Amino acid sequence: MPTTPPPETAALRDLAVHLAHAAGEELLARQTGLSIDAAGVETKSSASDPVSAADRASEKLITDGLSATRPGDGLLGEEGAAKTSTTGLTWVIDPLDGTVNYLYGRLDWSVSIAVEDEAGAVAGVVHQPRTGMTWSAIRDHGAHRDGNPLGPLRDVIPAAALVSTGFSYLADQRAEQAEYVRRLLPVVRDLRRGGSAALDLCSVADETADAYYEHLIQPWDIAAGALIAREAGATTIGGPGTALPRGVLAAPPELATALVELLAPLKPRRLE
Ligand code: LIP
Repeated sequence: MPTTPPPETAALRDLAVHLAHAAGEELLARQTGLSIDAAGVETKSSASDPVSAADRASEKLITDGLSATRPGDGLLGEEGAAKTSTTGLTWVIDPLDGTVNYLYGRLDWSVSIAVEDEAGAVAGVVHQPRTGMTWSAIRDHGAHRDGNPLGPLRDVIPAAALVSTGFSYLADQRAEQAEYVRRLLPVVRDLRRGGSAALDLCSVADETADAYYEHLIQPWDIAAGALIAREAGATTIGGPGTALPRGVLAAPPELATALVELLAPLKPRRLE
């Protein structure tokens, strides 16, 4: 259960929540009349990877707010914000997670803001403007959704697990990711592909899914959501040196153990 955090980390969380809500208002205002084929929607890593003035406006609103309030902190943003920290803290920002969903006028997109120190995420927020829902967490002090504490999580066997996943915008990476769908689909209850890693991780924290796994995901997509899932009681595994070096898994402990067995990189065949 959540415990009372030190005032300075509560202030970091509160700043992240304030800026996520302000960015959400900006994004909502810009979504009206917008569409995937609107003028001004460009592409980034591939023809299926859109970026719009809304993404950039959201990131600028967040980074301007952070620079004004905490000028010595570092910045890392999906749309290019980059600043070295002189305080030991760095803000990791996805100003619009679920960009394709946003441009199609759907509900499932979010603003994700985390602040990290040398040990990882200290505080984080994921805000879904179309529903008004906000998930937040402070390291070692629990996670909340709209102020209500999250966790402990039910732990289920793979056959009873609803698992969220996602895919890259690059064709070769998608071909690689299909292997993980092949491994999961016959074993778990079902898969869901929502289009926002941040919301997928929050779904583990609030038990609207049982697990999330994505192969080849970006740090800004998962920084806040992974902290929220952990603070709700999930195990998170991923990154270099872990059993899942190129992906991220969030699930209750026993389910996580079972899924790692399934997802760990194929061991090279021993030549007999
Ligand atoms: C999205 C991720 C999602 C992934 C999508 C996309 P974006 O981030 O949150 O998990 O599956 O392909 O990368 O591009 O909307 O910020």
